[in-house]
Amino acid sequence: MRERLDLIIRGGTLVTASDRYRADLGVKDGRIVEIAAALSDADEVIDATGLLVLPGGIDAHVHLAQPTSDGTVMADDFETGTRSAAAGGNTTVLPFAMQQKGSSLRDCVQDYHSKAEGQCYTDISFHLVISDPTPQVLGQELPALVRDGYTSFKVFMTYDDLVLNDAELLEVFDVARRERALVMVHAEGHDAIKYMTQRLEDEGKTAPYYHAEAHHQAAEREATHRAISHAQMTDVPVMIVHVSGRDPMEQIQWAQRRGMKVHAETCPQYIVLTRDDLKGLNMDFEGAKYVCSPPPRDSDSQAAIWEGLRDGTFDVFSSDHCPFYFDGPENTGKDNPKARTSFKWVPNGIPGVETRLPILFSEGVSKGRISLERFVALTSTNPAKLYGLYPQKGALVIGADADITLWDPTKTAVISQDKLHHGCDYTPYEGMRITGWPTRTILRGETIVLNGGIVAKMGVGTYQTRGTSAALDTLGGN
Ligand code: DUC
Ligand code: ZN
Ligand code: ZN
Repeated sequence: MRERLDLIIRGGTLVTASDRYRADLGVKDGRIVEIAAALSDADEVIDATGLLVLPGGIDAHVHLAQPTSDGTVMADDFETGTRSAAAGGNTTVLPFAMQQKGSSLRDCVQDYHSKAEGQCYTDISFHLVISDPTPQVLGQELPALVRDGYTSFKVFMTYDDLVLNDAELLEVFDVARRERALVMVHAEGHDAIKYMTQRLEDEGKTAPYYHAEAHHQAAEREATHRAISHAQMTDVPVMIVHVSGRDPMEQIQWAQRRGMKVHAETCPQYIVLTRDDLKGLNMDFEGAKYVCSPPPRDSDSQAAIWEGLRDGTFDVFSSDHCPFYFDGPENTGKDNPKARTSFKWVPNGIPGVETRLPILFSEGVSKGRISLERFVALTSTNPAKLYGLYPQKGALVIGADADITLWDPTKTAVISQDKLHHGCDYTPYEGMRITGWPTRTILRGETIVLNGGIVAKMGVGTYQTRGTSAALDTLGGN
């Protein structure tokens, strides 16, 4: 006879990346141990009648407690960021450990571990950011870190303090191939953005809206193609992150049609915001609330992104949660005196870790644009596979962590700042009507959020060491 279960989730509809079916799910010691038509004998039974039983959301792209070059303080640390993530139906988030130029990558990773230790409500795992690819970093620190389970890293093609030139990018890509890591690329052409910024400023065009003109879609298209070419030359898979519109997406499709291993991520801001949001009320500073990079585009790009979400061009849907206050303490928000002189000083990034799943569900599943199975693939299963967490995470299978989100597909809500759990002082999605909302978030068998209320203690979330990305599982790169 089997041991008594700790938990049964009874009567719900289980949804995976490929199927949906009615079943009970049994949990023991934090893991899924049984899936059957009818289960009994457990310490706790949760009635999931009428609810969807989903693998917990995995947000593969968030920024928490990241220092900035101008001293702007990020609005979320590990406590508030993971609290917000959990309330939005997520059980794992992947923040960045960002190398500062001149510092050791290993020290930087230790620093982020100290900031996160004991503070998290969800499980976490770090991507690295390589901003200073010295021989020491590329030859020793990075290979050692990949072997220790930091199996993905991001590089930037823009920003003065982060940009890598083509030779540096190629070197980093080479290390990714040798060490079997997944390289993530912020693809926007630096020189073109700088040129456009200067030209706009010379014309007196300094309002937040002009951020969207300076970060032109052509600069993203060009850089996306360049990143793909580098990946081809170094024979390594890549992940193009935060793809904003039709132009860069077409470059990705071009590569995918040729059989190259080019993976892609998109985000909520590219399906529900447009560059017009950066105008604010009347080209005023309210527009700063929507400043992120790449910026939202137009309705044609939104339509293209939906096609890509449907047809598999995109593997992953992440928030790119990068929260800066609007009215920050001591002028540390987007609305600071320097930012009022030019859009180029407005911190780039918007919050969204709590609203990612509801927005994609409501706009995608409830409106019939994507299937439930595709929703699960984009928000949980694919990120788990591509970032080396599968099948421990992202799957409703025997042996997996019991990371589960119960979802009410009929529950309606209006997104509003006063109901969110993040540390930021605004949401760019204020007033959005949503159909479909998470009612319970379960991390390794323990309920951490119930009907919008946090019921777990801080520190339940732990650090997850990752394996090799599924993008590198098969022989060959590009
Ligand atoms: N890139 C990100 O990934 N997030 C916010 C800003 C940026 O440039
Ligand atoms: Zn980026
Ligand atoms: Zn980001």
